[in-house]
Parts: sequence; structure tokens; C-alpha cells
Amino acid sequence: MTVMLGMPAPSLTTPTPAAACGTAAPAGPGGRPLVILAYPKIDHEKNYVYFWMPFALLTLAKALRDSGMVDVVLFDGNQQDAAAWEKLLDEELERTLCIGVSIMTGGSQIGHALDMVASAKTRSHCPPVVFGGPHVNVLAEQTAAHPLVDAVLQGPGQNSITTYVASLLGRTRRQDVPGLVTHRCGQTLKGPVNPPRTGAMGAYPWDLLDIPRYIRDDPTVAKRTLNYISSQGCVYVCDFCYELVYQRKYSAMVADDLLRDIADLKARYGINGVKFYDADFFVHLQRSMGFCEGLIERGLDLKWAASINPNDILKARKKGLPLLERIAASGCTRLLMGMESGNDRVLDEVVKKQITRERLLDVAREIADNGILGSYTFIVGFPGESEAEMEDTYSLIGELRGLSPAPETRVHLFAPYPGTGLYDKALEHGFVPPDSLEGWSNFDYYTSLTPWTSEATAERARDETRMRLAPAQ
Ligand code: B12
Repeated sequence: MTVMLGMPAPSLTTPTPAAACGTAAPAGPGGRPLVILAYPKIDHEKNYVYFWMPFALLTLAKALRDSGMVDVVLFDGNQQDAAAWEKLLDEELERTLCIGVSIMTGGSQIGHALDMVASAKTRSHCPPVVFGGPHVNVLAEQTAAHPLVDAVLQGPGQNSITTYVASLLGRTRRQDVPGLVTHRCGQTLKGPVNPPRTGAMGAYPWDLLDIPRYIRDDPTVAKRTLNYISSQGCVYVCDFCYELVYQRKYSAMVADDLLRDIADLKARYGINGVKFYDADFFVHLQRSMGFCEGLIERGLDLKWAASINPNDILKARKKGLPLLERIAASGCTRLLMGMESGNDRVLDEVVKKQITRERLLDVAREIADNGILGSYTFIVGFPGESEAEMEDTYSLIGELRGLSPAPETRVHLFAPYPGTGLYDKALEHGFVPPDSLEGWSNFDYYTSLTPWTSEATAERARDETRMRLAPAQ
């Protein structure tokens, strides 16, 4: 486990405070109790040069604010250091009803989370600590079993956090909290299944974050670019992807709400670019077209970028929709697309990408013809993938480089994420997974994690990665 500077090492025998059982709600000084929501640091700087505004926390904060039950503070470990965490605990812990922590697998985020919680738990007034996020969604039981974790909420937090808070306030029964797993107070409690549809996106409580700190000069979008999420879930079945495990139903903001939110962000913070990190922004073709037309009609004059599945483009063609032309006309500068492989067997049998190499090339040509920068990601080192099949991926990359504008290419090493179909195949091929929460923290996606992937394969993947990293002119 990593220990952040200035933080005491967590004791695995930390006693559970009485508050963890949720019997007492702290009385605020004349006001409402507080919920602290934390997004621990991810050690990703070596691979990603920009900060990320934590939408998971904003989504939860919005639901909590709307409930009127509590005040909310957000702590972003990518922006604030250990000393700031200590200060927050010093100042606010006494009136805090619970601490919510978001974790994804790997990148040391889990370790940083445990360090933060360990520090909170050395104090006499530490309230219950509840974990959620992508890692919890796939390994809820193991996370809940950790001595520093009082409870986990599996699934979309906007559906569950308010009920959990209501239960701490004695307004509802703990066993009615959707997605809850807790092994506390001498018993195991599990709530009903958390509905997989999310909704409730947009018009976030921006005032809870220092938004200007997240605006950055993005070389592929614009000088003042902010990240945004306009949908959750995906409709495709790629066998390495977490969305499949989570099975959250696709839900998206309608084009008008999205345009209103983006216009509001522009008016408040003077942004001139938006980078969407939806799993796939273009699942709903009418919404996508509506968004493009709306940007043009409203004269918002924004550059934007998003991720797309190649099949969206094929579907648009079938329907006779000029999707790429309108995307380009509305100011889109870059489309991120997972191509995964240049080999048809791998695309079909291993990844279940539902597309062939020939069609991938064809789609990439259309993207380039519309003047949009393609950013294509690939994965090598799938279980059972042959050297010749990997060569097919590199030859596809070679062909793509002939396009103008020349696309970005990023080659990832296959990493088995728990719950996915390919994770089970990886186990059959000799992959040994971490067996603890701390172990999953150190899961480093950028190094070779599987016994069949050589250092030479890893080096070649790094060599073939070409990104535009210099700031925009
Ligand atoms: C932003 C992002 C990143 C950023 C991280 C930002 C940062 N500051 O450090 C960067 C670019 C660094 C990154 C990197 C990687 N990421 Co990433 N990333 C995302 C992304 C695009 C958005 C996350 C997000 O905010 N979503 C929107 C919010 C609203 O959804 P959410 O996070 O799922 O939160 C909901 C629930 O999980 C829950 N919840 C979340 N937190 C909490 C907390 C509490 C208390 C509760 C109750 C509930 C709760 O409620 C929320 C609302 O519904 C997602 C994909 C996606 N579109 O979601 C992938 C994703 C999270 N990444 C993933 C992966 C695999 C990676 C990488 C390994 C490789 C890659 N493909 O990019 C790397 C390596 C990271 C590492 N760990 O080392 C996986 C996670 C799988 C897992 N088991 O954790 C995802 C889901 C992509 C995917 N489909 O596979 N990533």
C-alpha cells in the first residue's frame, strides 16, 4: 500500500467506531450535517497530462444537494494534497455524517483512498466511510470486507447515496439502501439491487469545485478545454470492457439539456472547448445530430472531441444520415475510437467488436476525409493471440498513418479487468490476479500484467504509440 506524505500508515486493526453502525447523526452547528465526497489521486501523470474533473462526485453531490438533507464538500485528490485533506478533517469531521470515497481499479487510487480513510479513522469523531465507483461495481464483496471500509454502494451512486444518507439519519432502514453491502456491527447486510439505469445528469453543482483549475490547453481541441460526461453506459459488447460487467443501462442527456449546460459553462468560465469522455458519445444517432445542429444554430463557437464506436458510423450510413459531415461542421476536432486489432479473428472471436479490419479502415478514411483527427486505440497481448495476429495490428496502424490528417495511435497492453469475459480467459491462460483490495491498487495497466506478454511486446506497443501532446497553438 502506498502511504501519502504526512499521513500515518493505516492500521488494519482499526476499531470500528460506533458511528459506523449509523446509530447517531452528528449535530451540525445550527445547520445540516455534512457529507464529504472524495476522489483520491490517481498516479496517471506519466500517461495523461491533464486533470480530470471528477464527474462521479458531481453526480452524487447533485443528488445529495437536491435531497436537502445535507451539505456537501468535494475533495479531489488530484488537485489537493494530503495536508489539505488533514485540514478538511480538522475543520469538518465533527459535523460529518459520512465520507463517500470513489475508486477505480489500478493507478494506486485505492491505496491513496485507504491512506485517506486511515487518517480519518485515527480521529475520535470519524463517521462511517462508504466506498463506491468502478472498482466497487465489480468487486463489491472484497472491498466491503476491508477493515477500513464500513460499507460499499454498488452501482450508480445517484440512485443510492441519498437513501444511504437517509438511513444514517434514521429516516429509512439500512437494508433498503440499493446496492449496499456492509459487514459491520456483527452482521452482513445487503440492500436490494441498485437499478442499473442512471439518469440525473447535467446542471451539476459546479460551485463545489474550483472549475477554472480544470480548464486546460488541449492540443487536440482548444486553448480552454473542459472535460464533460453526457451519458453513462454503452450498447456494444467488447469483451474486455467494464461496461459489460457493470451492465448499466445506457442513459444520456437529451441534446437540448446538454447544449444548455455547455452554454452555461461557456458563459460562466469562458471555455472554448469540450472533451467528452462518454463511453460512446454517439450511441443515439438522433441525439448526436441534434447536438451538432444545436451547436451550429446557437452559434456557440466551441471546438469539441468525443469517443465513437465505428459501428455508429456504419449505422448512420445505413440510415442515410450525414453524421460525420455534421460532426465536422459543428466544430469537432477529434474522434477517439477503439479499433482494438487489425486481425479479423481477434476482432470477431476475442474482442467481439462486430466489425472487420476492412471496415475499420473505411471508417477511418471517412473521418480523415471530413478533416477530423482520428485517435485510434489498439490492444495487444490478448490471451491466445499469436505474433502474426499482433503484426496485423501493426500493419493496420501503418496503413492508417498514410491518411491525412495522420491519426494518433495508442497501443495498450491487454489488462484483465475483473468481471469481463476476457478476464476468465486470462485466468485459464495463467494470469494470477491480486487477491486483496491493496493488490488491485497496484494493478498497473501500463506494464505487462500477463505471463504471456514479453517485455519486447510491451516495448513495441510503446513505440507505436503516437499522440499529439504539445499544447495547441
Ligand atoms: C476519466 C476516466 C479516466 C481518467 C481518470 C481521471 C483522473 N483524474 O485521474 C484517466 C484518463 C486517467 C483514466 C485512465 C484509465 N482508465 Co479510466 N476512465 C475514465 C472515464 C472515461 C470517466 C469516469 C467518469 O467520471 N465517469 C462518469 C461517472 C459519473 O461515472 P462513474 O465514475 O462510473 O461513477 C458512477 C458509479 O461508478 C458510482 N460511483 C462512483 N464513485 C462513487 C463513490 C461513491 C461513494 C458511491 C456511492 C458511488 C460512486 O456512481 C457514479 C454515478 O453513477 C471512465 C469511462 C466512463 N465513461 O465512465 C473510464 C474508466 C473508469 N476507466 C477505466 C480504465 C480501465 C482505465 C485505464 C486502466 C485504461 C483506459 N481504458 O483508460 C486507465 C488507467 C487508470 C488507472 N487506474 O491506472 C475503466 C474502469 C474499470 C475499473 N474496473 O475500474 C472505465 C470504466 C472505462 C471502461 N469502460 O473500461 N480514466
